[in-house]
Amino acid sequence: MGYRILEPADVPAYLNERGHWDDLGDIDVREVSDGNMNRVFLASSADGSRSLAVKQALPWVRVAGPSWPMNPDRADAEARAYEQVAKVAPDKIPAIHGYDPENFALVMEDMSDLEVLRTLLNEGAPYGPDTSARIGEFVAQLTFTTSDFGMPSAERKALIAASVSPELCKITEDVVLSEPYIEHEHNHWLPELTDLAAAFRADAVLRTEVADLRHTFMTSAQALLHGDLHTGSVMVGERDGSPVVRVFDPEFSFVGPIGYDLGLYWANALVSEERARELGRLTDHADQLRLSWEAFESEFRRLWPTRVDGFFDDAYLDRFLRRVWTESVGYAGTEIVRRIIGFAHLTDLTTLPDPVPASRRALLLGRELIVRRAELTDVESVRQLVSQSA
Ligand code: SR1
Ligand code: MG
Repeated sequence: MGYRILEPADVPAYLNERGHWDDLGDIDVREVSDGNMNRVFLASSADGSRSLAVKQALPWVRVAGPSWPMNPDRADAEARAYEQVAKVAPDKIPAIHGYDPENFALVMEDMSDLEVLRTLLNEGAPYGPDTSARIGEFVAQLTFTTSDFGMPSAERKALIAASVSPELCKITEDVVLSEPYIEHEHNHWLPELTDLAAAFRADAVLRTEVADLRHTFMTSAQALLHGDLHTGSVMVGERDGSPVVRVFDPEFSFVGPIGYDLGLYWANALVSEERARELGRLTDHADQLRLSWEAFESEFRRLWPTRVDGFFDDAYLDRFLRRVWTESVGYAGTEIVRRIIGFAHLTDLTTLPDPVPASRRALLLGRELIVRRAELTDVESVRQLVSQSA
């Protein structure tokens, strides 16, 4: 039949054809699309005992429309990433019930009993006590097992080849790692930030440091990444009295620098802190860097003795982790900057009564994280920088 774009009314028959839903008399479908790229539908039975989510990639960037075409085969990358994560961290992703490569559609667990982490933080909720630790573990489990430490060389080369994702990597190379520092039609910002946007475009030091991070993103095939690990890609809540953390939306997955995943998570925690400060709420979201880094490091070190290549010794592990730390700090800076003067902004800031002061603080913090990342050698130094930005 070929690729067809699903509308809510098509979803019952679609799920039925694919063998996911028998009773067409008992299904209600609603669209809950929220991210920048794709459409998502939730199907449920009247008594709520049965429900599924369907995510379909469109042949364009959803929020931009057909004027920004994008191959829907990006959903293949997402399905592959879920398959890989399911082997090593199945408790940290939604259950995947099926992937339809013809329609670029994933059928997966309905997680509407959970909340998007960004939504909760925007409402003023604190991070759950385990959230950042689970994220740090997630990154360690995915990246160790798909690095040259966790996977034999030939298998790794096959993974790298299978995970090549030129179009989505190009989005990141452009919208995160270059456009905010040049004149580009995608960029927009609050009028009160025009001076800073211009200063960033004229800042030769900043540009060279971003170029370095961009080149690392393009060339450093350390491990399979989630690729877009912001707080909108994390759902949290409670099931059977226990905290639940689920990472979703790995469509930007590819084999790249581990710091990109950690950096995105950190940036979103820091922006969220700026929001909270603006609203006079006491938070220490910067502490999420520590919690996620400590969990990442401890899980990576726990897995180290299982490495498949003994030439990599313990001293090398220390050096490798230092590199990951420094790059994470830098990528955190790039994520902050692009979310304020680039294409895709954050509701953390845009929904503030006056987004200007927090946006200015965050932009300046982002620049410092990028250009001073080599001096910011530990959690405490980053935390001091964050408190100075107040
Ligand atoms: C054109 S897409 C802009 C952003 O949306 C996605 O969620 C990624 O973060 C991407 O950079
Ligand atoms: Mg997404």
